[in-house]
Amino acid sequence: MSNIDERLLEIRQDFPVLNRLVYGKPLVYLDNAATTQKPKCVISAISDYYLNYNSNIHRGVHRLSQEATDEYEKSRKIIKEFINANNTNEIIFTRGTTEGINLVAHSFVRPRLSKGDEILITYMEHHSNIVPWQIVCEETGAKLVVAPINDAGELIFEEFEKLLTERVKFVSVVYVSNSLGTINPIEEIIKKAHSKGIPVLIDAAQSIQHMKIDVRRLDCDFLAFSGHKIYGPTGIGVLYGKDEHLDKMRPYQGGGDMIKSVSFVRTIYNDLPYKFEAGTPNIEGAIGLGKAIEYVNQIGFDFIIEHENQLLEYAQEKLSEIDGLKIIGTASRKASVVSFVLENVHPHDVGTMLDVDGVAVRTGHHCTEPIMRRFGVPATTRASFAFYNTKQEIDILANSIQKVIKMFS
Ligand code: 7TS
Repeated sequence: MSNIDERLLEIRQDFPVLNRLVYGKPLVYLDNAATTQKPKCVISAISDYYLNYNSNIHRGVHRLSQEATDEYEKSRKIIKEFINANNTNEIIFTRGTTEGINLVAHSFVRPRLSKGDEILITYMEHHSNIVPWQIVCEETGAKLVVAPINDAGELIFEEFEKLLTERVKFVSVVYVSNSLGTINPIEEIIKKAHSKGIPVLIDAAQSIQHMKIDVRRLDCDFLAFSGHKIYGPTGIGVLYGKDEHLDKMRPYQGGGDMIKSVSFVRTIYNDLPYKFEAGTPNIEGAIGLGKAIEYVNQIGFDFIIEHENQLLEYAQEKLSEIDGLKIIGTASRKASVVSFVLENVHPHDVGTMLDVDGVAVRTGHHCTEPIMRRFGVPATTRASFAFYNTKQEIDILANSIQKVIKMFS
């Protein structure tokens, strides 16, 4: 047994759900781009909070409230270190990537927009990095401009550069495409935009779990991600923003905890990061996310990158051997996502039949309808891998696809 195999056996024990059966067959969970499974330490951290110190944060002098506040703020520190932010004021807890992008759209970008200004995105954005910009464009008379991609699903950088005119006031780009797996040249994108004084948001929903992200090295202005895609709970996410930007921004929502003092005449907002965390937050979510990130640190990106690359290569090789299967998204730099279509079989039927074999994949447009149109397909079947997946699971996927093809031929 290789070192990786031994390590994998151990790692898989951390994820109880991976041991379950689906229709009497072992679960093969290949829907990690939708959400990842949770290790025992995350589940325990959440139940420990409810069993032992459940209470509201930032407002109680009593012991339980202090303990909950300490754990919530400890998570913020873990996240700050994980992405190498300058300080914890730059770490805002949100509901997820979607809320982070909306926050920036409304509090940072919208007040800076006038009629005729432009926001630049790419063709491979998730709907949550399209629709918030359409809303602010509608409200201000600004225009959404979209940089094209090639047939492999890669950004055409020269076209992106051409579109980066003086009219562009903001750039918002996905780091890793959720439906194609493409890794964008994010450093170059940020450098190019900054050379023209344009701030940049990175949608890191599909990259935070696959690679080491250093916001200071990238020099991005904002970065948004979701806890549930990095082995943490749903309903919690992070918006990183440079404090020089966050400081000047108006609050996104008003309410408790985001204020210093309130009267009917005047309200003084709280300091960062609380100015952007109105209301009782997702306390157990933040605590669970901190634990998930500690867990990922313990696994280490050396292992994660090496193993996930092996899975990607193996899956692409195995699936390419199948007659009538076409992979959508063949970029030279990819994360562990493989989208495909089968001749004459609708992806929904593929997904339903794989499910009977215990194989969980996602089918549909993956909230990237423009990409589906770009490739002329209504939908794809998507297998997405995490560091707990195995080559044997990819064999099961490939065999199951062969069965689907036989059935429909
Ligand atoms: N951006 C990207 C690139 C994503 O993949 C997703 C979710 C989001 C933003 C939104 O994240 P949320 O946590 O706020 O919903 N993507 C997917 C997916 O590919 N399948 O299910 C959700």
